[in-house]
Amino acid sequence: MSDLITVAGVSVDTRHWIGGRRVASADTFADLSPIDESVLGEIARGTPVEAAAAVAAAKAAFPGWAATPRAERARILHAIADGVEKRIEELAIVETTDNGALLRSHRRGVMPRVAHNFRFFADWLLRLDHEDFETRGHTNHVSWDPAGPSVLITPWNAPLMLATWKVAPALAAGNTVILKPAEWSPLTASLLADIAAQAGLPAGVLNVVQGYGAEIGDALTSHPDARRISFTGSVPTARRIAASAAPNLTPLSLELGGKSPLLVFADADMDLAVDLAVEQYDNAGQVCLAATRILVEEPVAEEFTRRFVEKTARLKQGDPREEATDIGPSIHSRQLEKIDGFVRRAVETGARVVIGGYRKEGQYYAPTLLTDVAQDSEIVQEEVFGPVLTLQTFATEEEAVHLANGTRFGLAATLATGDHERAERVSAQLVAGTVWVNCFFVRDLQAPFGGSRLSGVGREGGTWSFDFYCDLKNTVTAPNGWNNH
Ligand code: TXE
Repeated sequence: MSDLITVAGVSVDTRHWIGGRRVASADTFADLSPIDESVLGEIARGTPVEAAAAVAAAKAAFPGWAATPRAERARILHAIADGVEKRIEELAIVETTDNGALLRSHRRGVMPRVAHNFRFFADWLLRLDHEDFETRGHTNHVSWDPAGPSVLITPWNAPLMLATWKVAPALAAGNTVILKPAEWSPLTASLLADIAAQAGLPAGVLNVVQGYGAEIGDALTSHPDARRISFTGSVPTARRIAASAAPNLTPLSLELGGKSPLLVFADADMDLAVDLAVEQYDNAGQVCLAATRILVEEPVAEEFTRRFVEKTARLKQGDPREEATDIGPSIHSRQLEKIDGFVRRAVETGARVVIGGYRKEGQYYAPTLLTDVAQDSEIVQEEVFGPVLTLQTFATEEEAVHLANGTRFGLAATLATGDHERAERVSAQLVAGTVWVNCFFVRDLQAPFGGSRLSGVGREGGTWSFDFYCDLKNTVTAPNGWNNH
């Protein structure tokens, strides 16, 4: 069997990338396209042996990369960004074929953003500094020391975007990386390895290990040489990773799920509010930040619902490669079954389907809105990760805040209101890592990103990324360099 497969005309290596060379595994797993469930290829199925080899390669490459001057590290990161930009079309079509998200979004939004991830952290690195300060004549100098090999574990909903959002700051900080992409979308990580090598990233600085998390995850996250672990994914897996990292007390950054609210107040611009709500179906609802719980003030609930349904009914669902498509497939048949199960159980326990509520041919689930849902019901409390929204109404601002905060998550919240004072007042009371007021998904890389409660641990973004990927060191020097006792 060939190690190279051709996906939508692009050649992709199916092996791991360890220590600057391609490494096969004895076994493979099939990678399916969610568009038509066809097999795209057989991917190396990593074992703890390859996982350990990747950590060893990252450990061996670490001293050299950590000692590489910042300007040189930044230059290489910009060269990687150049390589991404040259291959935007290829990356976009491979990602769409592999994970089913819209080609037009990959082409115009996501892949340019992947390049930006590298440029942004390269530039931020060059400006990164703490002012020296004095203590009784002594100078304090804080330095950002690279922490070491970093294990980065990423999900399938935005594979290359989320991988590079971790890889770029880790490399900028001077760390070496072991990237473990999700088994449902392994392809663009392999292309990234090619691009990084062509950009001159030294061997072993970036390693990619393919395979099932359940089979190789522990070998990575329990490894004593792993100095950082950054994970985006589900809460149960995060718990496993935390337990596995605990003996070494390896610092963790966990970006997990959400059940974020969209609060629509009666004073909101109703066009905007409806647009914000319909936007939550993006990527077939497979977005951790999605505001999947719509909370509407009673006097406008009827009008909002009518207009929301009209707009949703006009969405075009189908092949994500077509320009006119608004909603593509769900990632995997297992995910589709999960979505269907959530909706069926909700309906059995009294929820009313306002629109959607059924599977379509292939791996598609109709955009769905459910109402008459209790705050403590499963459909309001658990992340579905499909195009399924719930609608609840509220009578007062206090009730809106109470409902908004009434889950175990705290990733994001969106407000639609024409009253700025209300926006400030409500935002101050919300438990959320990000609050958007009359907008959604605007994300500057310098902003702290992460969640509260079960939505995660820690923040990344801008300086916060370097806080995480570096070991900060304070060097205190006596006056004139001599002790003054
Ligand atoms: O996630 P997992 P799954 C949520 C969403 C979705 C649910 C399940 O609700 O329906 O999670 O998705 C790797 N040690 N999100 O099962 O298992 C795995 O190989 C180390 C929200 O796909 O968390 C993959 O690379 N790693 C979310 C990654 O973890 C392990 C994005 C994510 O997979 C491992 C994805 C282990 N023991 C799902 N087991 C978000 N926050 O955006 C698995 N993995």
